[in-house]
Amino acid sequence: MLGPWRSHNTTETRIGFTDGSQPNRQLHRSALYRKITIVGNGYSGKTSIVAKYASLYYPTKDINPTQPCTIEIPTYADGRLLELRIWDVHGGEFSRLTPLAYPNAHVILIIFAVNCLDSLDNVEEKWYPEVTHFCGNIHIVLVGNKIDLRTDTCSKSEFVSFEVGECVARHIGADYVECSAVTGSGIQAVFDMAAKRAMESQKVAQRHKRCVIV
Ligand SMILES: Nc1nc2c(ncn2[C@@H]2O[C@H](COP(=O)(O)OP(=O)(O)O)[C@@H](O)[C@H]2O)c(=O)[nH]1
Ligand SMILES: [Mg+2]
Repeated sequence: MLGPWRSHNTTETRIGFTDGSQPNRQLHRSALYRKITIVGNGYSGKTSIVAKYASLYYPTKDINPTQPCTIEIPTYADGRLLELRIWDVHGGEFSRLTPLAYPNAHVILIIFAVNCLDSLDNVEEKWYPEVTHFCGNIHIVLVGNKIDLRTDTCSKSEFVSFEVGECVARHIGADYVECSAVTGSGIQAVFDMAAKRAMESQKVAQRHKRCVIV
C-alpha cells in the first residue's frame, strides 16, 4: 500500500509505503519528472480535483492554490519515483500565472463540469485554442467533473452525458475521463491517464524551480 512518507512544504506531497519503508535514495535521485497543467472554466472543480488526488496520498495536507502541487508516486515498472508536478491554472487574481503554467507541460487536462453546458462549450471555444496556441500538439485529457450531481434528484441542471463529453474529446483529439472531486469517483483514473500520456510525451523533462513567488 502507498502512503505518505515525507513532505517539504505546504504544496508538496511525497509518498512511500505504509509499512514505514522509504524509497531507495538512489532511485529517488533518478526520479522521473512530468508536468501536468490543468485548465478549464472557473468553478469547474480544478482545485478540488487536485486536492482530492493529493488527499488519496496524503490525507491531512492542505493544498496552496497559488502554487503548483507536486506528488511523487512510485512507478509500477521499476520502483523509480514518478514526480508529477501539477499546475492548476487559476482565473481571477491569479490569472497572471497562466503563462507560467504552459511551458514544458507534458500533458494538459481540460476540466469542465457536467452540470454546466457553458463550461463544455468553452472547451472548444476557449481552452483548446489557448492550449494549442501555447503548447502546440500536446496530449490533452478532457475531464468531465461533478458526475455525482447527475444522481442528485434535487438538481434542476441539464447534464452533459458521457457520450457528448466523449464526442467533444474525440473532436479535439483528446482522451475522455469523468470524475467527481466530491466522492472521489474516477479521480485516480484521471491521473492514471494523465501520467500515462505524460510518460508517452517525447518532450525532454525540464524541471522548474519549486516555488513560484506571486
Ligand atoms: N458536487 C460537486 N461539486 C464540486 C465538485 N468539484 C468541485 N465542486 C465544487 O465546485 C466549486 C468550485 O470548485 P473549485 O475546485 O474551486 O473550482 P475551480 O475554480 O475550477 O478550481 C466548489 O464549491 C467545489 O466544492 C464535484 O465533483 N461535485
Ligand atoms: Mg481553483
